[in-house]
Amino acid sequence: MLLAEEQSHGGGGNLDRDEFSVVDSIPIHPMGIKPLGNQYFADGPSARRNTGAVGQLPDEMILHLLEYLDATSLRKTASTCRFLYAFGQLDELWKTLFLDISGPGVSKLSSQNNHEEKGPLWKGTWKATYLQIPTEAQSKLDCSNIFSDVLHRPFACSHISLGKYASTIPVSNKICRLSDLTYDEFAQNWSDTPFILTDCAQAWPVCHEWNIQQLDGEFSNVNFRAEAVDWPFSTYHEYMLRNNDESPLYLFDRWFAEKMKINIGNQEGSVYWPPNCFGPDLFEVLGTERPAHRWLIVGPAHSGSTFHKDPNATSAWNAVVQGSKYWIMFPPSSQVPGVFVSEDGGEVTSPLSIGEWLLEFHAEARGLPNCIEGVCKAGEILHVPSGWWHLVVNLEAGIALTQNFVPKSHLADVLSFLKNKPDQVTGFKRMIDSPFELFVERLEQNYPDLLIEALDDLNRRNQKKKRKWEEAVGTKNEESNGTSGFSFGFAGDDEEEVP
Ligand SMILES: O=C(O)CCC(=O)C(=O)O
Ligand SMILES: [Fe+2]
Repeated sequence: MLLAEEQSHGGGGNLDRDEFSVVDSIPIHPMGIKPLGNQYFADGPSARRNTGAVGQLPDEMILHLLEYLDATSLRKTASTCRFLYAFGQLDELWKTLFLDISGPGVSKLSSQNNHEEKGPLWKGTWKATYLQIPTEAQSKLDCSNIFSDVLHRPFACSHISLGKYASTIPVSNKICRLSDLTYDEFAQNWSDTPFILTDCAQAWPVCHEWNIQQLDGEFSNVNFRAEAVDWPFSTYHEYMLRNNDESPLYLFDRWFAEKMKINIGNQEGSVYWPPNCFGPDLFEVLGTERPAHRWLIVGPAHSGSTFHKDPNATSAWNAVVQGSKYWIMFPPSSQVPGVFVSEDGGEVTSPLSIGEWLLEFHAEARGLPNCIEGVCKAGEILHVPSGWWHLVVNLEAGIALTQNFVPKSHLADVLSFLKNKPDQVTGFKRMIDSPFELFVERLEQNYPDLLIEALDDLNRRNQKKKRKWEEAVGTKNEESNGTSGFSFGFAGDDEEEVP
């Protein structure tokens, strides 16, 4: 049960998120709303008493009902009593209303003319932005006689102290830090292990030339994709500086090189290049038919990525250009606390925001024997091995570059994924019927030896699996004389990938 502290951070109002405090105090909600548990210590009557029949409903249900309302109905409902007024301020409701009318392509804020005429259109909250009113012009009622976890929790989660997680990593969990690696060292010893390269990105021009302010100066009118919206960088920057979101919108753009007109890789005037140690990226044989593989990432403190595995069993590297990121990772077959995976591994349900996962599950997760954690700082690069679970949170506002790749040591995993989980394969153009066949065909042309090696590897894994199965169920004779209906297919190595 959460209890709000009366004394911390003064009287509320404009709170800075307290990133580096190790103490986990819950600041005062700007409207005075308190967690449900506080009602047992309250003297006066609770605002819920004046809500009529609606007050009988659980808060979760009230919120759910309000999700059906349009903006006008929401405003009218919010004006009926103090309790519903507090619900009517929930920015998550307004965010949904805003995104409904302004997804990519029809973004209210994506029109540059509009943007130039009216100046920055982000008004500090989703509600103010939806209604296009200055934040100062919004009503502010005292809600200190409202006790509700549904209303208080998003605020508490968006103000957790991240420093507490990043600064207390047990030695046994710490991710390895290496100055640099050779390709052979990576291929032989490190392709299954997360690590941080500390000295590799220092020579990249982006590490000296880019910061959020500078990107805003140079690309202020260029639209970038941030989840469901395409916004000019200046608008996204405004949003970064002033928002209260529990899960802040994250700029994650795959077309950044084209939009910014920059060169990448081993060509004249490149602003960065992939580290040599990861060797050739075997997905390069697909040319323009390869799935999206590189992204520019920008986000405020507390933004980040909830637990996931990277697509198509690819590996990845993630370089921090500005800011720093806290990573928590688990090997492919782990069961990560608070993360629920469907039987075939295709659906990952992590019903929680990053903040809520940290509050609810971090302590349990940290105690598991295969938990790996680390902080990747500006100028450093983190390696995410194929199939590894990871949650990432920005400790400060920052910029990162990430690239997914297929090293030869994980070729068998990628082939197996494309072959056996076609419904989970992502990022290929729709017209490509069989990414597996296309990849095999291109590997035959470009890397025939590696292809044979990977297919042999898969066969060996399947044989091993088959033997284990036969030992377990005692069907060796039946199966070898053809009486069993069961056949062990190419998919036999699934267990490696699916927790
Ligand atoms: O920087 C981040 O938020 C992590 C990104 C990530 O996990 C990914 O690109 O797959
Ligand atoms: Fe990832």
